[in-house]
Amino acid sequence: MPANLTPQYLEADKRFKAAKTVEEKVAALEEMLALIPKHKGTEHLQGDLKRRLAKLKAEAEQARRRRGGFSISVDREGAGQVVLVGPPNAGKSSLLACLTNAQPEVGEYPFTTGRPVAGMMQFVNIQIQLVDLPAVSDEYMEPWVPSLVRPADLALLVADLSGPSALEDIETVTGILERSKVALVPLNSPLPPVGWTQVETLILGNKVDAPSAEAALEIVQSYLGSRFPIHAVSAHSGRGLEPLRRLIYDGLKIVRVYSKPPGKEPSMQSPVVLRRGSTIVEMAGSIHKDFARQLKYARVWGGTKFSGQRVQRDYVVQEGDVIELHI
Ligand SMILES: Nc1nc2c(ncn2[C@@H]2O[C@H](COP(=O)(O)OP(=O)(O)O)[C@@H](O)[C@H]2O)c(=O)[nH]1
Ligand SMILES: [Mg+2]
Repeated sequence: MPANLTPQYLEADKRFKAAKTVEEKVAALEEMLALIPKHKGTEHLQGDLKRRLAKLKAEAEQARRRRGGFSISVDREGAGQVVLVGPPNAGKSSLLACLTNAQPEVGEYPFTTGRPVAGMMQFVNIQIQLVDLPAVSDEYMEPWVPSLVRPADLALLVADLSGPSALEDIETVTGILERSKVALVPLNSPLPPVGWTQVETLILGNKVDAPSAEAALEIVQSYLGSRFPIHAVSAHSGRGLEPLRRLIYDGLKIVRVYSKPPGKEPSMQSPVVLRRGSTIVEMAGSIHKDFARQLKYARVWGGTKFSGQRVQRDYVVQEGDVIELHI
C-alpha cells in the first residue's frame, strides 16, 4: 500500500536529514510523527520513527547530563585501566600524583576529589592508566563511583595505616560497592554470580611512614592477608612505590611481546601488549586486522626456549617474546 506522504511531511523529513544537533533531530522527528498519514500503509514507518525518536531522546538526556557537570566516564588509555578506591583521606590522590604525571588535588580534609582524575603510570616501556576516584564512605559517595569501578581491569583499595580503622575502612568500602553489585575480589577469583561485576583487587596500606602503621598493617595482614595481596606504601616517603608498579603490571595479566620485521631488529621500546594466553594470531590481529587472516607462520625468539624457531598460528605468546610474523 502506498504511503501517500504529504509535502509537509517530506519537508520535515528534509529538516531531519539536515539537522545538526540532537535537539533539531528530535524536533523534526516529532513533526514527522504528527504529520505522517495514519493508516496501515505507514504503520511500519510510524514504528520506525517512534524508535528513532526514543533513541534520540535518550541521547539528548545523556548529553544534557554531561553538560550539567563533567564526563563521568574515563576513556581508556594505555595497557590497562586501574582504579584507586578507598575511604576519604587514605592518600589515593597522593599516590596518583607520585605514580603518574597527573596533578590531583591533595587535601587534609575529606572529599577533596569530586571527580575522576586519570594519569598515566610508566612501567618500563609501557603506560598504564590510573584513575583516582572520589572517596567511598558511609557519609557520602558520588553515586557514579561504582560505575567507574566496574570497567576497570584492576582496583587498588587504598587504606590509611596511620589511623585506627584501616581494616574497618576496607570492609566498609567493599560493602558499599557490593550494594551496587560490584565485588572487589582477590586475584584469580572464580567467575561472579550473574548480574555481578567483580574487579580484581590489590590492597594498599598507605602512610606506612606513620608511627603506628606497622601495627595497623599487621592487623590488616592477619585478617585479609590470606586472600588479598597486601602491599605497604608511603606516598610521602616513596616506600614500596617502585615494587608497586610491578605488582600492578602483574595484576593486569598482560604480556609484552616485540614485533620484528623479517631481516630487521625488533623495536624493544614499543611492545605489543596482549592478554596473557593470547596466541600468535591474536598478536597479528592486534597489529592489523588483516594480518590475523593472512598469517602463515611466525618465528619466535624468547627466553631460552626459542631462537628463531618456527611456530604455528596457535602458539601462545610469552612475556618478552620477539616475534617475526610471516604473512
Ligand atoms: N604520613 C603520610 N601522609 C600521607 C601519605 N599520603 C597522603 N598523606 C596525607 O593524607 C591526606 C590525604 O591525602 P589525599 O591524597 O588527598 O587522600 P585521598 O582523599 O585518599 O585522595 C593529605 O594530608 C596527605 O598529605 C603518606 O604516605 N604518609
Ligand atoms: Mg583525593
